[in-house]
Amino acid sequence: MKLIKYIYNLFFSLFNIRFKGYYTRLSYFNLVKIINKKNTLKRNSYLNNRNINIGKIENKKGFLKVESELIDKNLLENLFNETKIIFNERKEKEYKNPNLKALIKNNEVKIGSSLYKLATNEKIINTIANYLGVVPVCTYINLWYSPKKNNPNLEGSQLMHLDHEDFQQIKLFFFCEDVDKDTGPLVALDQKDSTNIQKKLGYNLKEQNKRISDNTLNKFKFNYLTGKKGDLYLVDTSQCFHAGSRTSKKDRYVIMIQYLTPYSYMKKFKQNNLNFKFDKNKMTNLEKIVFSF
Ligand SMILES: O=C(O)CCC(=O)C(=O)O
Ligand SMILES: [Fe+2]
Repeated sequence: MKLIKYIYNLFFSLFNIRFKGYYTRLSYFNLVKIINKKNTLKRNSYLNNRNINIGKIENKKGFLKVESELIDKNLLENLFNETKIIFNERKEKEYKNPNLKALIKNNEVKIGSSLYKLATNEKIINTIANYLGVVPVCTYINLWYSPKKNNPNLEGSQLMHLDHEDFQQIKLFFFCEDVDKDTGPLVALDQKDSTNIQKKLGYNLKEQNKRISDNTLNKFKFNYLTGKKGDLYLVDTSQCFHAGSRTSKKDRYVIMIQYLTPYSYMKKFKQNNLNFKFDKNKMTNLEKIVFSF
């Protein structure tokens, strides 16, 4: 097994799989899944009951909307209250990306906070694990503020793209305020359409090829991921073309939580570097697994 692991690491670094086309990335992903089967079974053994979830992420679509009624009332209240304070304190400051301000750092998230409770909610973890086939690794928790803007030019993640960190992943978007079509919502294509496009265009994630114009995609259905305050979405942003924080009349306030598979391309870089500062003694076994590769 050690030798096999060595060989696939070598392959990865020699050929930089994450920049290859769809079929190469798919084959690599399947290979890595086989090699990691034992670890996968171990991770999944910490799931108490996979039937307790908040819905099913259908492969055809690649995303799921969850309405606020399915989330615990107390948790909702705490999420709104705790995030409002941070949004108000920090939203006017300058951040790297002015279209999409990421207001916090992983190391600011505290055990017991509503953000932590949302990220580790068992129903949510079950839903994601059912889709990915494995208990995910939570790599990023943040508050995103997208100020309203007139500028119709699109750049960076305002252009349609796939995320590069993994072959499959789930991003959770929780709405701290209503998000409608005028709020710069995430726009996403169905997974089925996205896969066809990847194959047809010979799409890859090299920096110069990663982002594609809406024109190229105009035959396909654009889903506007809108909803009420308290609703959330789970989206496979590595399999569904998406973009967000475009021209908007209203500010957008969301929580974004990223879940990768333990087979992610980023494992090597992130393994000892997630930068969460949690006291392991205060975590359940499942929570420990969710915050480690
Ligand atoms: O919502 C946005 O502004 C873009 C988000 C995006 O591309 C992502 O979360 O991967
Ligand atoms: Fe993205």
